[in-house]
Amino acid sequence: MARQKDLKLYRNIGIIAHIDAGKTTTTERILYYTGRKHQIIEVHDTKDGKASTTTDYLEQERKRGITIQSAAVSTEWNGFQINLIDTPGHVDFTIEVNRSLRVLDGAVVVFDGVAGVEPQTETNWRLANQYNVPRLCYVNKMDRMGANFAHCVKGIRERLGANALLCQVPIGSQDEFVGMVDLIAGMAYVWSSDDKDAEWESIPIDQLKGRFKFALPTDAEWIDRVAELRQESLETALALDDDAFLHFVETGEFDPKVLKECIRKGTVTFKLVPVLCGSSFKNKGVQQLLDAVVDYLPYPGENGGIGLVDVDGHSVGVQEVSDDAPLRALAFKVINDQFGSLTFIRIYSGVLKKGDSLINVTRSKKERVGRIVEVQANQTKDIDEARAGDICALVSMRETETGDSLCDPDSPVLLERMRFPDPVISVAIEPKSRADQDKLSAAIYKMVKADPSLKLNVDHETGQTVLRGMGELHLEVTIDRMRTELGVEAAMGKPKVSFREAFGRVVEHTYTHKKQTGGSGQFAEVKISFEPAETGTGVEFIDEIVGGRIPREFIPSVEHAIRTESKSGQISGYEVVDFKARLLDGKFHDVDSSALAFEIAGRACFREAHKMSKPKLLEPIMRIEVVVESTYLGDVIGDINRRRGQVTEQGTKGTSAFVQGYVPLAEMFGYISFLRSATSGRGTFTMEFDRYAEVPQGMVDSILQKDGR
Ligand SMILES: Nc1nc2c(ncn2[C@@H]2O[C@H](COP(=O)(O)OP(=O)(O)OP(=O)(O)O)[C@@H](O)[C@H]2O)c(=O)[nH]1
Ligand SMILES: [Mg+2]
Repeated sequence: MARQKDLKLYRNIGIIAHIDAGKTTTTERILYYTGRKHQIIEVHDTKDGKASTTTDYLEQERKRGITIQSAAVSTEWNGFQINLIDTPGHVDFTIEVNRSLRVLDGAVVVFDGVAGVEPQTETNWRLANQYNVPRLCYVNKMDRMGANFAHCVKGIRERLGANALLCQVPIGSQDEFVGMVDLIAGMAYVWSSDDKDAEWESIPIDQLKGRFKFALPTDAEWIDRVAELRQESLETALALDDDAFLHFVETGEFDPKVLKECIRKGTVTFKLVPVLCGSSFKNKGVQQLLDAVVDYLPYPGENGGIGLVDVDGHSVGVQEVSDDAPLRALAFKVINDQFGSLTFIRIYSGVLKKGDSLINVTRSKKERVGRIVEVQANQTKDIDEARAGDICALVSMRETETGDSLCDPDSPVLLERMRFPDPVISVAIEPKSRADQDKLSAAIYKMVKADPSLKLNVDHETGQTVLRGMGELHLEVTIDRMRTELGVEAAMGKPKVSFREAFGRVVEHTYTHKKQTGGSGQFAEVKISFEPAETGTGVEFIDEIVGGRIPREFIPSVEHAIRTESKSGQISGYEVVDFKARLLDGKFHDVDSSALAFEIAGRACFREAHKMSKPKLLEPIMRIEVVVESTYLGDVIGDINRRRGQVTEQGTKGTSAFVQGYVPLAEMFGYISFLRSATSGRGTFTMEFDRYAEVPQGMVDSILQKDGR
């Protein structure tokens, strides 16, 4: 079967934002206006479990009114195929944004018109930068009390550092918000009601004068400045085409088609970020947003192909997005239920057919494609083939996990990997009943496999199963989903901080393992230098053995010993990170030396050296933002200081005040109760992992004790 639709008619986009900005509400509208859905469901009307928005279909999402997992939907707009992923805004589920951005070609960044740039907007913006995803900004909630377009645009420019190109400005705000002026088309669009089927009236911008009366002078100012702002936007955009720009400056004329091409070029090459506005809830601006997605965001491959890497992650080339190339796809999400698994893939090149055999290059394992499905939120439809640029899912893959590369067996290559966030909170997990006990480990294993921001450990001392995740909500939701999706009930202990340990200084240490029991003995000696290394570098093992001082075959045992032993440090059994181990010298015995003897020597050498190095305890430091009424600001700041925190910025956001700063996670448990009582329930906060930092020496014991160690 030949390609049904030209690649240029595809848009694979993500909707990303801080929590509650209106991503799911906007997605619902998109599905309605593109004819994919006949009814709009509001996010806040789904708690009773009777109805659900298309993308927030999980029980946990409906109950809480927030998105937890990214959901993919497809629709069509003016002949374009729009594949869209609605992502969660809550920081605990950031992996969902991470993996979506990794496979998408463009993104719509949604802003709450009152709050402007919020902490998760910044985080998601950075992720989009990392994954080279061109984006446009949609300032939503213009109908809300306190909505302030200027404040939002300022944040986009200053806090996100974007070259914001105003494509629209609002007509009115709050309850006077009636539409927007399209500076590119030179038209104003005005709605007469909030009804979802209300039509807009198009008014040329030279007829706007005196047409509106606004209570707020700032709203009137936008309309007064329309001509000047339009000139500015046109100049900025046309500057991407020398001829068109000169012509415009000299004559004031331009070709609207060229103008759109310029904006598209600027967006795709990260020189510009188009800014639009609207109110999804009041059904204004969504069709215009869809037009902008089609006009300005790239088709698959327009901004380059996918990076290819070797096993060490070094770049070895780029694969263009094309059907006429060997199959290359990336698995970016795995969903499990009692009946099996669904592996979401993005195809970068080639054509995938039902029944094909593939190679999972990451794991060097073969996979057979039994069924290919198109996914519409929680519905699937079988298809026979999928092509370059497509996002689809494979049923019941045996070996493939998130982040794996799937290729044509004749042309295996690794695709650039994704990065996963660090889990910083841990809880002990116990089965609720005997029946659950047998099923628990399999269930946890499935959850961990589906979510790379979860990690599973077994505590050596207590034998407890410990699950690590991004935050309390993440862990709670995981346990709850295990119940609803896999039918296994578990109880969760008190959340604890996931500390780490490090070497305090360079230690060069020699350890001799010697054992003589009856017949053959054991002998191995190693001399290793342990050196603290930069944050994030992990464990590096360097073999500096020369002249056969340790036979080659034993060296991997020393490396293995150090890597495994480093999982449990000498302060309190936390993982030891960021150090170099240089194997300098050693001794062996012809008869008594063995791989086991060298492993034992390596482990003991690590333990003693770590202890001798005055080891450091590292704790996660969280970036927090608290938004409260200004009267409470003093109390909130005082409290942050008491929690060993540091305030870095404070200011106002609409009618509220905000404080930003850094606080150790160990001091943040139960913060929400403090905030509620201190602000009569009106304060909100967000917190996100920033870095690991050393716990001051004098406080190590008290902090561990407080965390229940
Ligand atoms: N006034 C107003 N409210 C809106 C608008 N868009 C969304 N909301 C409301 O804001 C709340 C959150 O909307 P969602 O669409 O769930 O936000 P989200 O960005 O998907 O949130 P998460 O997925 O949890 O990050 C809901 O109560 C919406 O009805 C808008 O344009 N105006
Ligand atoms: Mg949502």
